[in-house]
Amino acid sequence: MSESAGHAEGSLAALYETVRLLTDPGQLSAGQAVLVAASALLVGAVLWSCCGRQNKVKLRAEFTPGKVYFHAAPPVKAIPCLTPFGMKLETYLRMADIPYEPMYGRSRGPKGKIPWIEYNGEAKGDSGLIIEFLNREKGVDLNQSLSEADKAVSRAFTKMVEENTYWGLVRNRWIDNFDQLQELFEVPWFVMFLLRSVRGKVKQTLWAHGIGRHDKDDLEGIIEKDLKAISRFLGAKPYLMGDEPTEVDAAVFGQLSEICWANSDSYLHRIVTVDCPNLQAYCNRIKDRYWLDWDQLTKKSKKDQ
Ligand SMILES: N[C@@H](CCC(=O)N[C@@H](CS)C(=O)NCC(=O)O)C(=O)O
Ligand SMILES: *[C@@H]1O[C@H](CO)[C@@H](O)[C@H](O)[C@H]1NC(C)=O
Repeated sequence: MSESAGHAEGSLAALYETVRLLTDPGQLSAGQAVLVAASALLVGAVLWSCCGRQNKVKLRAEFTPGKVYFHAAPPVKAIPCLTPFGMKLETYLRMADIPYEPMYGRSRGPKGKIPWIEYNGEAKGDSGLIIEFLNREKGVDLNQSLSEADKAVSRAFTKMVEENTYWGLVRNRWIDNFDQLQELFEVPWFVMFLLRSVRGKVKQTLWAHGIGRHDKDDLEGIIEKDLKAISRFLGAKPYLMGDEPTEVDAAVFGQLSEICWANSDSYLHRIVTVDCPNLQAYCNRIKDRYWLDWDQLTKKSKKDQ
């Protein structure tokens, strides 16, 4: 057992003992007991999340050489992966025909984020760097057909959606539609207390990024311009750069798929369905081509297990 796991277990045992003493019916009223149990649960959950975060990246003891082990959040009802960068990386793996094994869990990668992969006994983080690595390793180039100018445009769109539009999604999900997270994440009610502290951190991050300093209307205007730019550039083409998908489609689909299927009650969703229906059609096209197992994955979400 690792040191922090032992630590956590010790704290949990102490916690249990405290709760047991405090909830002795001779000492406490039923109402007080419930209150004590609820706060103990909260403390436990916070401890659990802190200890979890300190874990160093744990690698598999055994692996198949050349195999991609994909780490991200497990599928939920709404979408196979609740992080846009996970949807991006998984879509890329499917476009490039690279087999992978999903490893669903809470563990974060070497950069403290998800998604990440294990490959030949090494952990690699950041969807963009992972794609570059796998391109080299597997001899893949989804941009083959593109001119240098097209590649430059692809790069610009990739960075726009990931460094700007993404934050509109984050704000919408974590700040403006926070109460819907329980259903989206499919978690019990008390986890919402924990998520409330994550929400505080998300607020700080948005502020540090700068985008959190806009009021709601200004920010929504900025994100709307991003989505309309994608829509106008896509026009009537099946994929962003033409008739066939390229790397930028994985990145753009990664973000838009969340808006289409996992942020459905939002101005973002209204834009991609009502104002820019070619974006919804584009997402359906990529889903139909690369995600034939979509329903199977989302049906297996933990709510139904
Ligand atoms: N540049 C990274 C971004 C990944 C990212 O931002 N992941 C988020 C989830 S959507 C995350 O893990 N955030 C956790 C944190 O920031 O603590 C990539 O392309 O993989
Ligand atoms: C393909 O284009 C993307 C931009 O969408 C860029 O980030 C990536 O480095 C390019 N890959 C190759 C192999 O040219």
